[in-house]
Amino acid sequence: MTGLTNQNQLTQALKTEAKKQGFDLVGIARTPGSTRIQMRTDALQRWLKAGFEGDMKWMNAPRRKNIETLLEDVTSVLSVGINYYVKTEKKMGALSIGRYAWGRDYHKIIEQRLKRVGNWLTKERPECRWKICVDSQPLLEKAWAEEAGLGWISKNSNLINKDYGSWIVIGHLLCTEPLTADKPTVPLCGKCQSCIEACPTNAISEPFVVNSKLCLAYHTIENRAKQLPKEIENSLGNWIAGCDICQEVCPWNQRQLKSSSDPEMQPKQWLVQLTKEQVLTWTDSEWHAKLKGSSLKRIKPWMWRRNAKAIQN
Ligand code: B12
Ligand code: SF4
Ligand code: SF4
Repeated sequence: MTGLTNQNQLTQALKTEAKKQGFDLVGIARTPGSTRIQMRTDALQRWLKAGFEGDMKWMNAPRRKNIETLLEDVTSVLSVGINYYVKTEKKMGALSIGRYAWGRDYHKIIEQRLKRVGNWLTKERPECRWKICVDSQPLLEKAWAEEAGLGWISKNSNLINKDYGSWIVIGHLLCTEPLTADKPTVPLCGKCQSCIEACPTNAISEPFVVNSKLCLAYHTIENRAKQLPKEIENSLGNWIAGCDICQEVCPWNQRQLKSSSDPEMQPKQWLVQLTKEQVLTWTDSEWHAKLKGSSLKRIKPWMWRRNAKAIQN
């Protein structure tokens, strides 16, 4: 314990600790949050009602609508973000893979770093309880990150930060300690619609709303069917794992962005020079070895082959 009796001091020290552990973005929100949290929760309800989750039935978990169900007596939310943009481009002619997955599995990185932050908090406030959420926990992550001032939810539905664009992965540490909140971010998409116009399948059915059933990221990563729908196959272009089109066209990502120097975010070489022939000839055990420590493990070897066969060039 370092004797941080004042909550403002504790909040500042916690943020400093989070930065020290390797997070580029750090912010705090207080529960139950502003009215926008309720608005985003209502939007989730409409999204589910429209069936936009496709086969991701886990998106229906009632707990996603109430942060209290994740940690009893939660009062504060620490939102963190890591910049995953690297100046590297994929090799000419190589298959396209979402940038978020070029480095080591972000779930593991964020969880490990947040655990260290949580342990630091325990030293300062032994009675405080905390819980880590990265992706798999039913938390509306982008809504809480917006609330904590990390960025705004954009029309392609990704969170954008003024300095890093939307090339950020996020995670959360919920805790029972009352911390000092940051201001929510103000949206800055303005009149722009570039992402909506660029999406090859019109998956952005209206500003801020992505219909997963039309999204290439959903089909290449989550769809477990033996064959992809014909209209998806026809629009795949070169995308074998994920899709970055709606982010690549965004003006907030067109500027000179800071290339991440985080060793964990540096691209694995095979991912930026992957060919269709490799995808189709590697054995399952070769695939398992390649995918070790990667978030792309979610795409099984047979799915890589299915996706590659659907790419029409
Ligand atoms: C399910 C999911 C998917 C699904 C569905 C995508 C989606 N947009 O929902 C699929 C498989 C398609 C997917 C794809 C991708 N994903 Co994903 N995904 C998730 C997950 C697990 C849940 C998202 C969610 O809650 N969806 C439900 C719907 C209702 O939420 P939503 O689209 O965000 O809608 C919100 C806004 O639209 C807003 N809203 C609605 N109406 C209105 C109106 C106004 C006026 C405003 C301002 C806002 C607004 O409120 C809604 C509710 O919060 C999160 C992790 C998590 N636990 O949160 C990661 C997450 C969103 N994914 C992430 C990533 C990186 C991706 C991809 C970029 C990967 C890739 N390169 O292929 C793509 C991006 C595709 C896209 N354009 O969204 C990151 C995004 C980081 C960021 N900067 O935002 C997250 C946060 C994971 C993480 N921990 O970092 N994903
Ligand atoms: S990730 Fe690709 S398919 Fe999905 S909404 Fe964005 S541009 Fe459309
Ligand atoms: S392309 Fe335009 S509308 Fe889409 S997210 Fe970027 S700024 Fe917003």
